[in-house]
Order: sequence, then structure tokens, then C-alpha cells
Amino acid sequence: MNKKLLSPITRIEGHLSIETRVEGGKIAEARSMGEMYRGFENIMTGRSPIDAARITQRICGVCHEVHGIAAARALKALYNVELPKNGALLIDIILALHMACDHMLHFYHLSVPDYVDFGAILSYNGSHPEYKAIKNWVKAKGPYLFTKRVKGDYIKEPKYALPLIVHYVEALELIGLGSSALATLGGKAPFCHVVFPGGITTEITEDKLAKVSDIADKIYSFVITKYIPDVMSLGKLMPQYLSIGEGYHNLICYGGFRSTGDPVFEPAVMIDDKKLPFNSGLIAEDVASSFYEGGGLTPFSKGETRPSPDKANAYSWIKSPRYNGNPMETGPLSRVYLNLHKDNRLEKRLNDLGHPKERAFSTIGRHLARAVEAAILLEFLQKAISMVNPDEPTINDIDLNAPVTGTGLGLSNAGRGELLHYVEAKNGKVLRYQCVVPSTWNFSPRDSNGRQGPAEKALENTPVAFGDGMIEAGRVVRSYDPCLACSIH
Ligand code: NFE
Ligand code: MG
Repeated sequence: MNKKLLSPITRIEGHLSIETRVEGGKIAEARSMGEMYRGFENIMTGRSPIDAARITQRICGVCHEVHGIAAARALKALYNVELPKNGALLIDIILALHMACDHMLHFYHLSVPDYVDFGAILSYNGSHPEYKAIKNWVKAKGPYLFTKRVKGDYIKEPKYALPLIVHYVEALELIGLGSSALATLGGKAPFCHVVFPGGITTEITEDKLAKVSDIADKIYSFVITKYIPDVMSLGKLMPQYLSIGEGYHNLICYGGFRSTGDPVFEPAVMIDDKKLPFNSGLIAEDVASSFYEGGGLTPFSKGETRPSPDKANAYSWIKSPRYNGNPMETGPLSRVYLNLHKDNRLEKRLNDLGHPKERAFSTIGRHLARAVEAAILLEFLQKAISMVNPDEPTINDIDLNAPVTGTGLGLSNAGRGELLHYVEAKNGKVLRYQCVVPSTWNFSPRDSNGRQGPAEKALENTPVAFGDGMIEAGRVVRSYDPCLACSIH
């Protein structure tokens, strides 16, 4: 038996190791090991429920708006408040803009270095001012920053490598602009502080909306003319990654972006390629392989656990969410694939690459779904902006000191997939707070039935052709955009 450990995995958020057993040049078995403890659910116990939208937002600095919004959605149910039209639109606008920028960050800054040899820029001798500037920048940083890396089949040919390197820099600038638009609506970015159960506190003016719309237009143009074509080029240059990293054909989508009246995503699940209606009551969490006290499948609404670092047979701080007992993949792939009847761009692009839609279950398929989703979200954003009426309220106030008793479920979306927050309160204090997070689904360890988590499954049969750096496994892992800060929370 040849055991190889991929650790630490870089260009992700948080601390993840992947242990693999390699046989005949391929991964025969993989284990996803989340290697830190956070404790945000326990931190919430005994506090005012309202604190959840501020405190849980700090779960992650990458998906910085999503936990605040999911918390506000759970609190909306707990406080039994409806949002005015503007409030619902503006929260969706903040979420859509954040997610589109998050997708660009994931592709260009966290994933492109898996595929492209940035050293290619050093051989550039032409006169293109942007290429020259980047060449000087890479030279000044020394070879280590971008050019020293694990062994692999990187794209070196300047014709293909240079555009991706230039877009890496362009995307950085656009994400900065996106943050300024987020701050315009959210008070600041990251961690907007305006989201409440009944809407948002920002005073909305035509000029603020115009600024956000203008920036979103610039980002959209980049997504259409560069991001999607760049993922397509990767698909053409490395077609094997439309097969590598397949995983289960199980998907989960809670639905989302409903505020315009025409939901962008409708809720649904898919189990073994069969599409079924979504029922939140079928979500439970297993801790058989996780460092927590307890055991068996527990509905998320009862999921109170305590850390147990010495637990026998446990290998991860990530829990194992299951849907009716099934491991489920979530992410842009799950939202876009389960909604192909509403928008079939993902299928068309796969057809352009010469593949049927089922090849979306792959490393490149996940990147392509993410890029297509960025376009879909930015189109939604412009429609939502046109429906905001600055003369109407953005929030319905609630009594923040109300001694609420009851429960609230917030089903929401994040860059990496579907996000659930659940609160149970008595006399204005939190009794139980539970988050079931996208990367928790994707990077879960084996459950009490011995079924692997989605990423563990997808790593099976991944070739190991370039030695211990296991570049192929790194590419599969990053296609999910893992966030360990979130997954463990
Ligand atoms: Ni920390 Fe997060 C997103 C959430 S992933 S990145 O997107 O929720 O699990
Ligand atoms: Mg949890």
C-alpha cells in the first residue's frame, strides 16, 4: 500500500489535508481531513439571536457576506418579519455581486496557478504594455512567487499562458472595484453590517444604484469576454479534466435569488442522476468520522455537539451532512445543473467542447459552471437594480430586544454552494445555533454507513503521474473551491 499525503493544501481557505492510497498510478481511496476547530455554533449559545448576523459572518473572510445573509434569513423566520420589496432586492444584489467576484477570485487567483506556468511571462519579448508590466512585476518578485511549484503539465506556450496571466491581474482590479460597490450598498466590505432580519439599513439613492450597476457591467463584460472563454480554453487544452474528478451524481440546490419574482434557481436535488423535489427535513448530519461527541445521523435542528479531539476512528473536524442518507455535492454546478431548464448555457458550452451535459461532473465542469453562474448572477443583478425604488423603504424594523421564543430556518446560497443557518431561541436567547455549510457537504468524511464525502469520491481514479506533489489531485480538490474555515465553522 502506497499512502500519500497532500498537506497542507495551498490556495484554499483554512487547513485541509488529503490522505490517499495510490495503486497502479491512480488514487484508489482518499480521505478529506479538516484540521482545525472553530466553534461558532457553540459561541452563539446564550446570546441574543440578533448577534448571529454579525458574529457568524466572521466564520469566513473569503465568503464574507454569505453567513450574515443566511443568519438574517433564519432570524427573519424567528422574528416573523417580512422584508419590503427593496430590502429583498438589495440583499440579493449584495449576494449576487459578492458571489460573482468570489467566483473570479477562485478561478484566476486560486486555480489558474494549478494550470499555467507563470514563468512563461519571463520569455515574453514583445511590446504589449500589459505583458511587459507583468513580466517586470514577476521578475521583481523573484521566481518563487509564481514559478516554483509542484511538478506538473503546466501550460507554457505563451499564446495560451499569457492571456491567463494578464487576466489574473485584471481580475484582481475588478474584484477591488466589486468590493467598492459592495461597500456602497453594505456600508463596508468585507463584512457588510447593514443586513438585518427585516431588510437592509442603507439609504438608497439613484447615484448609489448607478455606481453599483456601472461596476457590475464592467465585471459582466470581463466574465463574458474573458472568464468564460478562459475556462473553455482550459477545457480544450486539458480535455482529460472533463473526466477526472467525477464524483457522485448527487446534487443539492435550495433555490435562490427570488426577489425579482422570477427565481434564478429553483430548489431541487439529484440522486444518482434522478432529479427530485427538495425537502429540507431530509437533511441530517453524521459525526461517525468527525472529532465530535455523539453519533449516527442527527437532524440539523438537533445537531448540538461538543468537540472530542481524541475520538477513535475520527479523522476530520468536518461533519458529514447527508440528504436522506446520501452524500450530496453542492456548488455552482448543483445550482446551474439542476436549473438547466431555466438556463442551458452550461450544457451548450459543454457541447461546444464536444461533450454531453453529464461531463459537467468533472474538474473543468465545476469551473465552467462557476463561470456561467457568474454571468447568470450579474444578469439577475441588473434586473434587480432596475426594480429598486429609492422612494420606498429598505427595511421593516423589529424590536431588537423582543424576548423571542421559537425557531428559524434560513436556506441561502454562497459561492461554494448551499448554505443553511438554523436558530432556536427561548426568551430572547439562543438555545441552539446550527450551520450546514457548502464545503461541509463537499469535504465531509465517511459517514456511519461508510459512504465517502463527495470530494473523497471524486478523487478516486485520479491519476498520479507527476510524483508526490500530486498536481492532478490538487486540481480536483480545488475545483470545489474548498473553504475549511466555513466547512468546520
Ligand atoms: Ni469560507 Fe463559504 C462559501 C460558506 S464555503 S467560503 O461560499 O458558506 O463552505
Ligand atoms: Mg454545523
